[in-house]
Amino acid sequence: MTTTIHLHHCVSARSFRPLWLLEELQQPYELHMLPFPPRVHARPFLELNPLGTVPLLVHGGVRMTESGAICQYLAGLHPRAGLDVLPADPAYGAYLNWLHMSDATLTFPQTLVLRYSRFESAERLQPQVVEDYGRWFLSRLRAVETAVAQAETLCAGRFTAADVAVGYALLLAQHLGLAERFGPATAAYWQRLQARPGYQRAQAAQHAAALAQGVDPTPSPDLRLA
Ligand SMILES: N[C@@H](CCC(=O)N[C@@H](CS)C(=O)NCC(=O)O)C(=O)O
Repeated sequence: MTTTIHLHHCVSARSFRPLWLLEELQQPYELHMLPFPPRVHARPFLELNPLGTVPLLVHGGVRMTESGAICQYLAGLHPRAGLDVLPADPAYGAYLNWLHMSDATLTFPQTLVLRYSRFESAERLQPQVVEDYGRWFLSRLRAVETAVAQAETLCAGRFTAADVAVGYALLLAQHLGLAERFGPATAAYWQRLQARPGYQRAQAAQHAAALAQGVDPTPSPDLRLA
C-alpha cells in the first residue's frame, strides 16, 4: 500500500511549488486548503505546524515545511519522471543552486515587497522598501535571464524541479505586478512554464479544492494586486 501524500496549501502561496511538482509527476495526493494566513485564520493548523506557514507536507513519518526541499524530495522519490538531477550528472550542482536560489534569493525580496505593500497597517506601509526590494528582486532575476536566454530551461537540458521552484517566484512576481519588468528571455520562459499541462492542472486543482473546502479560491488580497 502506498503512503498518502498530504499537502497543506494556501491559494498561490509558496506551497504552489510542491502542488505543481505533484501535478508534473502525476502522483496522487490529498490537498488541504487553508485561508491565508493560516496563523490568523486557521489557528488549529498551528498544532500541525507551529510556524503557521505553508507548505506543510506530511508523507508517512516525513514532515517538511520548506518548499524547495519538498520539490527536491518529491522529484527524488520519482527519478523515472526525470524531474530530478542525480549527483553523477554534471548539472547536479547547478540544479541544487537553482532550487535553493528560488526561495533564499528570489522569493526573499518579494516577501519584503508583500509585507510593506499589503501586510502592514496603513501607517506602517513603506513605499520606498517596496520599490527598493522590487528592484532588488528584478536585479536578481538576471541569473534567470542569462540562463534562459541560452536554453529552454534552467539546467540539465530539460525541465526539472528547479524550473518549478524558480517558476513560482515568477508567479509571485506576476501577483505583485512585477512581471512587466521581466527581461525578454524571462518573459518567454514564464510563458512556456504557464503553458505546461502540469502547471495548468495545479492551478485547476487549487481552484477546485478551495471551492470544495470552503476557502476563497482567489489569491489572498495579500497575494494579489491591490
Ligand atoms: N522558506 C519557506 C517559507 C514558507 C512561508 O513563509 N510561507 C508563507 C506563504 S508564501 C506563509 O505561510 N506565510 C504565512 C505566515 O507567515 O504567517 C518555503 O520556501 O516554503
